[in-house]
Amino acid sequence: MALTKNKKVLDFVAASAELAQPDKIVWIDGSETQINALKKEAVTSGELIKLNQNLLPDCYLHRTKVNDVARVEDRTFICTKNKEDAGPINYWMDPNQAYELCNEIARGSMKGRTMYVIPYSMGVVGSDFAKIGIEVTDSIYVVLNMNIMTRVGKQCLDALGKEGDFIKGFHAKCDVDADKRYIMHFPEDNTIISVNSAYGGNVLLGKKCFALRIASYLGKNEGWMAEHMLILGVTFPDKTKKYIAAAFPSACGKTNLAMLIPPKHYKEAGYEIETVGDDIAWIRVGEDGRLWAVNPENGFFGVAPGTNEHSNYNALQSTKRGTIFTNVALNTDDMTVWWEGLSKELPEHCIDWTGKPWNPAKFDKKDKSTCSAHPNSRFTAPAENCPCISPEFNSKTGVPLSAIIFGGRRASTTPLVYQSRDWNHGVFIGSAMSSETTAAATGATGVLRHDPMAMKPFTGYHMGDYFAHWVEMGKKVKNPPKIFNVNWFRTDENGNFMWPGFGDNMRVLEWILKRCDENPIDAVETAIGYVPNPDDIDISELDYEICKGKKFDKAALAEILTVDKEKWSKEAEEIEGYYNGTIGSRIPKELWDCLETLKKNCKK
Ligand code: GTP
Ligand code: SPV
Ligand code: MN
Repeated sequence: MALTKNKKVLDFVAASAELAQPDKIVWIDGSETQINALKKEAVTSGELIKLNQNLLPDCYLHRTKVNDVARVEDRTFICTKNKEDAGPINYWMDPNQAYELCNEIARGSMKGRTMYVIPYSMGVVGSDFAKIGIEVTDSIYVVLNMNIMTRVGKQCLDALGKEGDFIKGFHAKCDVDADKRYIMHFPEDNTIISVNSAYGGNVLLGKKCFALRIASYLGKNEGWMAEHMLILGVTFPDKTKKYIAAAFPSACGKTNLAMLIPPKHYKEAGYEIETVGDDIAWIRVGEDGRLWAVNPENGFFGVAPGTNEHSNYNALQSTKRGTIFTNVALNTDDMTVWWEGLSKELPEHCIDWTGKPWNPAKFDKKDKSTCSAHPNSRFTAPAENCPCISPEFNSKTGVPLSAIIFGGRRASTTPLVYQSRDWNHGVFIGSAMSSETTAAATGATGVLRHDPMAMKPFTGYHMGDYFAHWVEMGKKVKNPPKIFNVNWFRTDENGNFMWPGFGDNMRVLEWILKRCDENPIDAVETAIGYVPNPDDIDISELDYEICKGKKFDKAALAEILTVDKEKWSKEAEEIEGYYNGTIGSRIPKELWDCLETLKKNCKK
């Protein structure tokens, strides 16, 4: 039975049903009874595998089709009336053509299936930040994941009332045919259509489709920001707190930084980290002239491989109940899950992510095809499970930001950390970011590409206008956060990471926050911005072997703080090529000026 009298919602559901022709329509009310019944149904049909309920209560495993394991950037479209508004780096399709194409694909696709209507809120229901979406879908997996990742149920329809507007999301898995897979966004119509996929970011429409692509477009028009950022809080020994947001590209360390456990001597001194969000931040200007951020999500869709007790204890703990695992391995000895990097010992009896028995004897770290879990396998875990979840997680106002950090996967050139000279220079640094591609999207991995503000795949409009929006936001904030860039991924000539990373990133956060003090700690001015004096990064009690007995020491630190003008001169040329050749005319003058300064500084 329909759960609302909102005519726009009823019309959208009716039109979706008329198109897809499901046998049945089920409204998701968010009740435990209904969710449990759906889990049971999915286990019976084989869509979910029930895991060991003693060790992993209320946890399930799902395997996708092998052609459907990651976001598909080349099949993700921004459909604006004018092609120029989608900009030079989004795939574009004419809205009429896109609707027609998708309607054709979706027509009758839910025959013999049930269409679920999911009312959900991005953000705390009823808060100023919150926005409501309705996703219709023929996938129980989507219902159950959305129920973890967002706030789902009748209260969202109540918040909408009789007249309220919402983001329309239509998802039909169809035949999961990769050749007919489309993820379409209509920012001018507040509409998303996804067909022929049943994987994560392609189908959990509240996440990347709504909370970044559509929301970034809304943010530009309404004066706020939707960013691919984690949000964390730091408690200092004197019990004061500061908050940081950080944008790293997909699978480049947001979940890990957001849940960081400080080194022992920091903990003993009284430092603590709390997690507000691990993937998305919605940011507004507060009355106090600062930027305030909320995490619009309600769970974590985190990368499984590499997650273990040491690298990310808090993430691992978050997956211990009420979690759906996607494309990890099944340990058949005890019906638990496994993935590469979970433990040093390999399990003897596993079914790999494709559903075949796995042979640990053939496992070769360097050959992804021998892995038991897909490199982009994920866990969908409720945020409330996280041991370090912030008390501000459900705050209606969000948290005030002291710092914004950009970062990418750069084997060379980019130092461990540096600070921009001011807001616009920070925007320039974000706009000029490059990072190596990862398994989070289909295509080759390890390829260096531009990924401005970690938003290349997620900006719902022209990238040049997006840069201009950042510059405009800077004019609106009296007390803007300081902007930094970090790189945890510098490698030596043997390809080994030169910085220990993970919990030890606390050492860099400490410097960053000292730079945000009213009386900031000194720094060295370089061609690219401010870098730390090597003495100001605490490397005490650090036991990290870079390679074959070579320990991390002051010399190693100095090396990863180096700014090589020759390399940066080439980088500046490269950025100029990207600005001129790819993004083009809509880049604001403020950023061109920063590029000129960088070029000049590198020649000095
Ligand atoms: P999305 O969910 O795709 O947006 O990714 P994310 O940015 O949250 O990435 P996540 O934290 O899950 O990290 C992905 C990968 O980066 C994992 O393989 C981690 O082991 C690795 N990683 C994270 N932090 C560090 C670090 O400080 N150093 C090194 N060397 N690797 C890291
Ligand atoms: C990412 O790829 O940045 C993710 C996973 O966070 S997905 O939701 O699939 O986009
Ligand atoms: Mn992400």
